[in-house]
Amino acid sequence: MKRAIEELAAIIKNSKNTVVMTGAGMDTESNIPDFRSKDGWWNKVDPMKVANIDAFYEHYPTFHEFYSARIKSLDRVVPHKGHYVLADLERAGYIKSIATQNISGLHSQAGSKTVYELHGNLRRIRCNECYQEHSIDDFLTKAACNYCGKKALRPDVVLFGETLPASIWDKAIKDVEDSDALIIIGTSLQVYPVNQFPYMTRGKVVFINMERVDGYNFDLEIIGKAGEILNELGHILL
Ligand code: BV8
Repeated sequence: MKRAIEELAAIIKNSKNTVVMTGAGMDTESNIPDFRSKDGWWNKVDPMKVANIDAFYEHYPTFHEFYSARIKSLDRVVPHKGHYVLADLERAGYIKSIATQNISGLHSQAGSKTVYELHGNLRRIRCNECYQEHSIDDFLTKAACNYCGKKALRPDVVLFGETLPASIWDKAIKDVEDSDALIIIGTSLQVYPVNQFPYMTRGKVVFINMERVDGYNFDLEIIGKAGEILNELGHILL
């Protein structure tokens, strides 16, 4: 493992343009469950029943209960060492941006500046009809929109079946396409279109995860916990 992390440090040092892509495995050490591991969310609820746009329209009480629970659980979570190392690596000029599938907001909370929230942010609430921003409390209390009056408040996250925010998607793709190194951390790469990133870079692709995934040809794979690996990487580069 140590040799692999030293190889990762060398790849980053030799890269003029490093982009990081993260998934739910980046947040589990902050006590946010991921989705597809044995104790992940999707083993408790069917994502297609709660995290898609049809659920919003047809099963609002279930949708509301699922997202209210996740919003409330954010009160108890903070970034872990790995989030802070990524922010320090950006400040030191080693990484250009982070493209994250996570909706926790922990990268920005740890101080990362250029963060593309590809699947939105759980802490941001909007009206589904007129996009008017609202408070978390308005969502939790099922208030009506204070602009269009509709009872249609929801977290500003990308549900299955919805397209990703175009401007954020475009910026993230440009960074990935221009990158000399793409560091992928804590994702099963099962969700489209973000799972296409490894094919979009002309640079080296590094995969850091608790378990292997098929269908990709990584230049370097480090199987282990993101927080521990990033902590070790920080000792080498910072
Ligand atoms: C779209 C927000 C068009 C909501 C999410 C059939 C085949 C292929 C694709 C499709 C299909 N049918 C439909 C589709 C498209 C669909 C899709 O991909 N479905 C899949 C599931 C089959 N995609 C969409 O609908 C997307 N929209 O395609 O629009 C379009 C086209 C072109 C351009 C733009 C748009 C919208 C997808 C977004 C859905 N919203 N989240 C919410 O979170 O409630 S996705 C959901 O999965 C999560 O948010 C999460 O971010 C995402 C990906 O999961 P991961 O992050 O990878 O998490 P996972 O648990 O899977 O893996 C974690 C890994 O970490 C594990 O391997 C684990 O071992 C590891 N790990 C755990 N702890 C650690 C660790 N590793 C290291 N250290 C640790 N400590």
